[in-house]
Amino acid sequence: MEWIDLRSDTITKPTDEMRKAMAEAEVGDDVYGEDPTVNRLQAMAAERFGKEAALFIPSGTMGNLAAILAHCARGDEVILGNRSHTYLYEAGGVSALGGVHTYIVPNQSDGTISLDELKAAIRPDDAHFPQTRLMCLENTHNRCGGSVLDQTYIDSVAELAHQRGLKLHMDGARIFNAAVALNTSVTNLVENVDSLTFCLSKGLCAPVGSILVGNKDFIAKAHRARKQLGGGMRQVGILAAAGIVAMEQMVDRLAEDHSRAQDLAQFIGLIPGVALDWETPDSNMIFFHLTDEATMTITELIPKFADHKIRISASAEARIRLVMHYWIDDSSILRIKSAFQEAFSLE
Ligand code: TLP
Repeated sequence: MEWIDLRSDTITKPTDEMRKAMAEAEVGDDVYGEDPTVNRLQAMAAERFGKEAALFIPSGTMGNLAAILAHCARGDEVILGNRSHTYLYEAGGVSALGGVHTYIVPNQSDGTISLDELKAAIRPDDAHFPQTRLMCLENTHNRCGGSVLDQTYIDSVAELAHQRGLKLHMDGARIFNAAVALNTSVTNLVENVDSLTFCLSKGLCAPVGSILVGNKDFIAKAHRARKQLGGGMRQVGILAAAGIVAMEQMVDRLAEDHSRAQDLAQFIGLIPGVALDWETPDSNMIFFHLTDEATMTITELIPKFADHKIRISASAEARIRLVMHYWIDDSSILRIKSAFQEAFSLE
């Protein structure tokens, strides 16, 4: 019996088509701009997002960092949500490596930040203050239940940012999940965003890689930032080849992950002692915690799942996140449900 890994969609392995494309990839030195497969992937991404240019980056973390370094100088300020990945899980890179100051505003449980909070966070022109340069949004929003931000909201933030002379960056690590959930194109969804990072790994299953998109001037700056960060890669068409398969073959099927998440959430929500943090998942993530009614702790629950060869993990706040992805099929869902039944002694 194979392990079922629900800890993240980052654990996804490449598909057979990806491995074949990787083996056959034409390559060159990408630091010289001479890798034809990278160039093809970047052109595809720019076109798909309706932006002037794109840059292949080793990771989502480096993509967000390179973007913020391209938009901000040392001492400038970026406005981030308090549950954003960049604030919580990127090792403080923007401050440590970029000297960029962060202004933290509350995320609402649907992943948005209120326009009033954003307005209030913009610094007046006064020598006492850092200069606000950038606002960031995350879509889908990981620590807000995988919630989806729609175009109307994104456009309203973009309008505010632009009126005040700021740029808007989106951490779109899972932007294709958002577009599929909204049944729209990424071009429309991020039309008014100045820059965006998205991941080819995670739900799209490529083994490595993210892409930054934006206008030519921004991508030229991000290209230098990527070099400074040591992210210039050589015959990396081997990885870009998997990225091309990811964009061509793996996007539409994300809807399956979303419907499995909804089905499983519905089942879990009925278990006494279990409380869903978001009742109906917008995308591929389910978050839950245990209530006083439960006869065990989260720490005791994890090995019960391991007995069924199911990997789950808990966050510091004793919450479990279950993430659906390509390697979870309908038979995995049956196994997961029966593990819940046994752990909670359900009939
Ligand atoms: N998220 C990982 C962990 O780091 C938490 C996960 O398991 O979900 N933006 C968002 C919204 C992300 O969720 C992640 C990874 C990243 C950026 C960073 O991407 P990588 O891992 O490629 O640096």
